[in-house]
Amino acid sequence: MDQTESRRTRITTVIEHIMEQQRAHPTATGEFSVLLGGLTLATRMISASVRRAGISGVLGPTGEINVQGEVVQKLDELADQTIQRCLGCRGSIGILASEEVADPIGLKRKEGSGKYIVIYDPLDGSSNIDVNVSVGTIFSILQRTGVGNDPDSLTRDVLQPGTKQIAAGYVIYGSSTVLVYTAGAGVHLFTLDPLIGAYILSEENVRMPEAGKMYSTNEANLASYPEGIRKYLAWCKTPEAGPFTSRYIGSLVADFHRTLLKGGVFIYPATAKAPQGKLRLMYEANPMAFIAEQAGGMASDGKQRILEKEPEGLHQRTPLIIGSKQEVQRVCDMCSE
Ligand code: AFP
Repeated sequence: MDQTESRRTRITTVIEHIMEQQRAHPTATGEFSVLLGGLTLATRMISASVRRAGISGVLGPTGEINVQGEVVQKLDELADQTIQRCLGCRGSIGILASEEVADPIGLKRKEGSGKYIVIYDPLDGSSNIDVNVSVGTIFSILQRTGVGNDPDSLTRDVLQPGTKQIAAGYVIYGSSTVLVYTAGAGVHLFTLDPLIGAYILSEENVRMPEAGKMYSTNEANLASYPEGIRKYLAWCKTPEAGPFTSRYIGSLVADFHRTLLKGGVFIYPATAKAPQGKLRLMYEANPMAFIAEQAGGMASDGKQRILEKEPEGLHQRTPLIIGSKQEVQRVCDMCSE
């Protein structure tokens, strides 16, 4: 078998892939692969729960309202606990920060360990679970800059701009379960084989199309969108723009995944209901922006590159315009006119 053929027929698991990438870094200790191993275990468990939700009594709300003021679904809680159980015992992680928890959780570690921070949305799009629409887990990984375990030190460590992420990814629980990650050297896509319980490489170095005639936004909010966004959406419908099509699921992971593979633009701007935007900077916009840029796309809040925004709070919201470079740039240009 020649090299090209062996590469084509070779089966690579996500852990092998991460380890291969790590070997390229002479200072790598292997701790990072162990951390990602915890995340892949957690998402395999969440995938199993999502697949069986209708028969295991975990559909519907818990009756609680989370720190965002949103209804907590039983699967939100289950996914959060699963991630905490799978990551809480990995010595390399010093801080966990979740959409479902008000403050970062400091994990007691031996001196010199616990250098990583994992910020995550355990089950994004969870209001869609009951109607069997794709949902997902999103994660962002940073490095600790301090050592203190008091609330102020933990918060200070977590509030780093997206440019400091060392890895980010998401898992989409769709018609199949797919993991997409970047560690700063391209974007790689894996499909979960449910029979053997392993994520297998499906596509290496995924590229987002430079342009794409698809826009994705909740147009019911159009009347309160900023003028530049309204102008762009009106332009999309002109003959000059060419035939655009519109797709909106209302589950960021699903809307982003389609945009990554097919191109186009996803827009969630400031609205009357959400004057700062609805999506969360630290565990929705930043990880997706890192992936978009690594795949050749772009992400902005209309004025600034998402990855350069200085965060002020763990649950801070932001407007988000993300997707193919050409379209994101066009929206930003119209916003600044
Ligand atoms: P839920 O997790 O409450 O379903 O919210 C999902 C979400 O944060 C994001 O995944 C979607 O892109 C966005 O909200 C949809 O918001 P609208 O329902 O306002 O369009």
